Parts: sequence; structure tokens; C-alpha cells
Amino acid sequence: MNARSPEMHLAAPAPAFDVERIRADFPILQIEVEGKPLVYLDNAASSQMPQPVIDRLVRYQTTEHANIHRAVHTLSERATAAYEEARTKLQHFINAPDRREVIFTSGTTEAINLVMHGYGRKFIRAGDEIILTTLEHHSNIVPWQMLAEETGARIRVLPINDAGELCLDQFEALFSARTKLVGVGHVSNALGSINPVKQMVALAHKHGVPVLVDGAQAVPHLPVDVQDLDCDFYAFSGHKLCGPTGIGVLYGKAALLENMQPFKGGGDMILAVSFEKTTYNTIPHKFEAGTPPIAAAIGLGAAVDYLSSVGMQAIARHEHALLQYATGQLQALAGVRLIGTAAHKAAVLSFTLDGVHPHDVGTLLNQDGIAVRTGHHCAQPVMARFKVPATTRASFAFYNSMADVDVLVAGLRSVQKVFA
Ligand code: 7TS
Repeated sequence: MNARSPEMHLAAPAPAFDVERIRADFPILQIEVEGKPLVYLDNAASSQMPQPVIDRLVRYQTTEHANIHRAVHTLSERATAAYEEARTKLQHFINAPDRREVIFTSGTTEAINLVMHGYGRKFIRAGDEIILTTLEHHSNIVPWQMLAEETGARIRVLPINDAGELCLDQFEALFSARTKLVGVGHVSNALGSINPVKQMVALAHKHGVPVLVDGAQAVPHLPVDVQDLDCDFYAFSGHKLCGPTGIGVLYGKAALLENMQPFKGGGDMILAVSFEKTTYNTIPHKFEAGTPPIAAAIGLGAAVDYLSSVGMQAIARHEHALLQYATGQLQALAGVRLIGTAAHKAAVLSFTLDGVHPHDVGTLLNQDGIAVRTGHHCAQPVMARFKVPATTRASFAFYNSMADVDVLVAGLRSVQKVFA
């Protein structure tokens, strides 16, 4: 057999995922909380930062910082080059065809608000319709409600089944001649359900409707290719992606972005200003008014370099193994009700524990050094659908280990003993 034959390639086992080597890159994973080694299972809220990203931020602040896109001096040129290089890194990370289609925002929330103001307020009128889903995070609901209130547009909602999967068979019936936009999360933050966004985009496009994908919970966990999805907009946050807070991305197709109105006015987003007339800058700068979070953008560039070096496929495989193990362990505990059992899931476990309020679960787990989130997870329509006020949520990242799952399960047993 030829050494490079496809058969040999398929037969080769995936390289082992060395989680201990990866954990060593994350200084915060070495700390103790309440005298116990930290077990960080709140990654859906925010993930932790590896040393190479921290080092990149320090290098920027110590040798490269100045304002960008303005001066001819060396530091300004360095900072501009690093900032624009970060844009190119993000472009490649999501396989956007054109670097001008990558807009830096403060995060997913701002990216969605940018689409609401830039696209929605320009093109959506009274009687028009926006399709959302029950699974959306509040940040992909409230901006559209604000727009609906302002314009008289209507919101229609695609429901979910008892497993927390979208009722795809009901999707097409939601379209009408007045449908102007579909907004859908790629992965649910509250349940972990992975939505069939590629299929949904194809169906929406059949009706001539653009799709905004909220990718906040997908980009950190799955390989994402915006050209393959063919979505019109894709939003995500840096701080869930091993990067800094205060930075995120809106990907948008150039033809749409060029037709949209700016979201914020100010410096850098103009070509010429007089009191008679202002000419806006070209994309992406038209949407980046004022001094952007330069350091954060450069840090995010370093974060996607780090994730690429680990490999998004390898990350997805390891997290899937964590999900399977943790699901089995939790299902074996009496009194645990898993909320969200979609066939396609990211490594998020939302659950209730009989007779114990989630806030008490969270507080007691913290005493064991375990960080989970409790509450409605900014997804109250999901909580309402399952008739629970709140859940406890353990959300995993690629630096979590099987041992972390064991600590969580032991912690839950102790909680049950306290409340027995
Ligand atoms: N969309 C989804 C799907 C999210 O999970 C979040 C944050 C956002 C949007 C907003 O992101 P931001 O960076 O602009 O705040 N989700 C969560 C969470 O699950 N727990 O805390 C924040």
C-alpha cells in the first residue's frame, strides 16, 4: 500500500489528547478555591486564558501600544499592524472569504445590536416579521423586541421539543412574504443543543431571508466555517474563546454590510466630515467608531492561534467524550433531572436536583472548589418551556478532565447528603 493512501490515513488513530499538558498552559487552573483545587465548569459564561495569550497582551502593552489608524510614528504603525493582523487571524479561524467582513465589536451582544441597528432599523418596517427560536439567549431576543416596539414588526418563535431540540418541521410554516430576518443560536447556552443552522440557512435563503447566527457557544467548541454555513451574519465573543473580555466579532457578508447604516458615529468610521455632509468609511471601519479595544483584539488573535494549535476537531472530540462520561455519571445519580437531552449536544449539562434550589447547589459546590452557574442563564423562555425557574449548569471546555467530572459528581453527592 502506498504510504499516503487514503486507507492508511483513515486507519490512523486520532492523536491522544493530552489534557494535562494543556492544563499546564492555564495558570488559573492551578489555583485553589476554598482550600480545594479549582474545578472550573462555568465555561459557557466565560472561559480561562492560556499563558501564550497573557504573554501576547503583556508584549503589546510593554512594546507596541499606541492608538491605531492615525499616526505615522513607529508605535502607531506597530499597533495598527497587530490589530489588523488579528482581524486576518479571525477571518481564517471562521473561514470568512474576505477580511473586511470581520468587524470587531465588544462581544456577541454588541454584534447582534449592530445588526439590529444597521440592518433592522434600515430595512424592517411595520408588519414585517423576524423569526427567532425558544432557545435564544436574551441578547438575541431583546434587541429584536426593541426593534419590534419601535417599528411595529412582529416576532415569530420556532419552538423546541422535550429534548431541547428545535422543531424543525415547523420552521418553514413560520415564513411569510413579510419575513425579513431569521435569528438563531448555533449552540444553546442553557442546554447545549447544537442546532442544524446550515439546513436552516438553506431553507431561509429559499425564501430570500437572511440569517443571523449567534455563535457565542459554538465557536469555542466546534470548527466553524461561515462559508459552509452560508449564514449572512455570525456573532461571537472573545471571552468565551480563551481571549479577553470587551472584544467580539460580527462576521457579515460584504454586500449586506455595505448596504447597512453605521451603528455608532465617531472617529475612524468616516472618510470626510463637514457640517454639510459626512462620508462614511468603507467596511469594516464603518462599524468600528472610536478607539477600539486594540489590546483585546490582539489578545483574541493570539487566542485563536492557540486554539488552532490545539485543533478545533481535537477540542470537539475531547469535549464530546467529557459530555458522554458526565451525562452517564449524572444520570446514575438519583434525584437528578437533566434538562436538555438533544441528540446533538455541546458539553453543557443543565440539571435540577430534587428538593434543592440550584443556588444552594452552586453555593455548596463552591465550597468544594467547583465553579458552576446557577440561574436562568439569560434564557428565560427555555426555563419557562421546561417549567423550571432555574437550573444548575456545568459547562465544559477542552482543558477539563474526566477527573473534573468525578469531582463534580462527588460534590453533588455531598449536596444530597446535606439536604437528605
Ligand atoms: N449568546 C449566547 C448564546 C450566549 O451564551 C451569550 C452569553 C451571549 C450571547 C452574550 O454574550 P456576551 O459576551 O455579549 O455577554 N452567555 C452567557 C452564559 O451562558 N452565562 O453567562 C453568559
